[in-house]
Amino acid sequence: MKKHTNEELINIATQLRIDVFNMLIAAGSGHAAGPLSSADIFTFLYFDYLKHDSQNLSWEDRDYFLLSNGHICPIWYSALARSGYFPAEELLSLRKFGSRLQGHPWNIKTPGVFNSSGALGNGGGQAVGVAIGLKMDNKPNHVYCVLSDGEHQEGSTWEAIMSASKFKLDNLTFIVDRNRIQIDAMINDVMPLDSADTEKDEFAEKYKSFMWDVINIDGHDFDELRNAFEAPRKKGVPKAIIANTIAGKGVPEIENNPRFHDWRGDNELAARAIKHLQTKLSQQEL
Ligand SMILES: Cc1ncc(C[n+]2csc(CCOP(=O)(O)OP(=O)(O)O)c2C)c(N)n1
Ligand SMILES: [Mg+2]
Repeated sequence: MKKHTNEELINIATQLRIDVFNMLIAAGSGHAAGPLSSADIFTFLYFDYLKHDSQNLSWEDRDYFLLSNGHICPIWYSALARSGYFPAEELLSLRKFGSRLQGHPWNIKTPGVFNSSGALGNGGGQAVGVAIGLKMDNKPNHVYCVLSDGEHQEGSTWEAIMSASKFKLDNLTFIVDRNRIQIDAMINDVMPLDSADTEKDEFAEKYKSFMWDVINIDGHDFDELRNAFEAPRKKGVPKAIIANTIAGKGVPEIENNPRFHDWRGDNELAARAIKHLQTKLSQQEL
C-alpha cells in the first residue's frame, strides 16, 4: 500500500467526507455524525497503514480489518471504493434494493468487507475470534477493529476486552471512535462511560484495568494516529487506541450535535456541507 503525506491524507479525508454526503443525498437516509468523526481514522488505515490489496482479497500477508459499529459504513464504503475495491460510482447505490452497499455492512456481498455488523457490540468479539484463530495457526497477521464509544455500554464489548487479555492477543488493536455522542444525545447524558473529567481519563483506565495497553490520541491528527499505530507492542498485551474525535467533524454546521447521528434527508444541508468541503479541498490543493 502506497504511503501518503499528511497533506495528501487531509485531501483524501475531505474527499471521503464529500462522498458520504453524496451517498446520503442519493439514499435519502443513513448516518452522518459517526462517518465524519471516523473519516480520518479510515483515511489513515486505508491510505497509509493497513496491509491490504484491493486486487488480492485473500493476500496471505494482509491485515484483517473489522468494523463493529456498522451504521457508520458509508465512510468504510468510501474508503474501499477510493482504494479500488469497487467503482466509486457504486457509492450512490447506498441502501438501494439489491445494492452491494447496504445500510449496514454485509460481508457476503461487499468486496473488502470482512465482517457483517449493525447489531452493535459484536465486532469486538468477532475480532477477538479472528485474532485467536491466527494465533492458533501461528500466523503473524494483525487484526484491527474500529468500535464506537456507544458500544462500550454493552456487556459483550467488555467480554471481548476481557478475553483479549486472557488470550494474550498482541496481534489485536481496537480503535475507539470516542465522539461522545450516541443515537440521540450525548453519551454522558444517556449512560456515562466516565465522569467527563478529561484529566482523570477514566475510560482509558477501564481498558487498563482489563490489562490492555492504551493510547489516547486526537483522532483527527495524522501524526498522532501514526505514532499510536506504530508504537511498539507489548508482548502478550492487546492495544487500544482511543481516538478522541468530534461528531460530524469537517462540517461546522453539524459538528458535536447528536441530532446528526442519523440523516433525515435534509438535502439543502447536505449540499451546503459538500460546498464547504469542496472549498476546503480546492484550498488544500493550491
Ligand atoms: C445491539 C444494538 N442495540 C441498539 C442499536 C441501535 N443503535 C444504532 S446506533 C446507536 C448508538 C450507538 O452509539 P455510537 O455508536 O457511539 O453512535 P454514534 O457515535 O454513531 O452517534 C444505537 C443505540 C443497534 N444498532 N444495535
Ligand atoms: Mg459515538
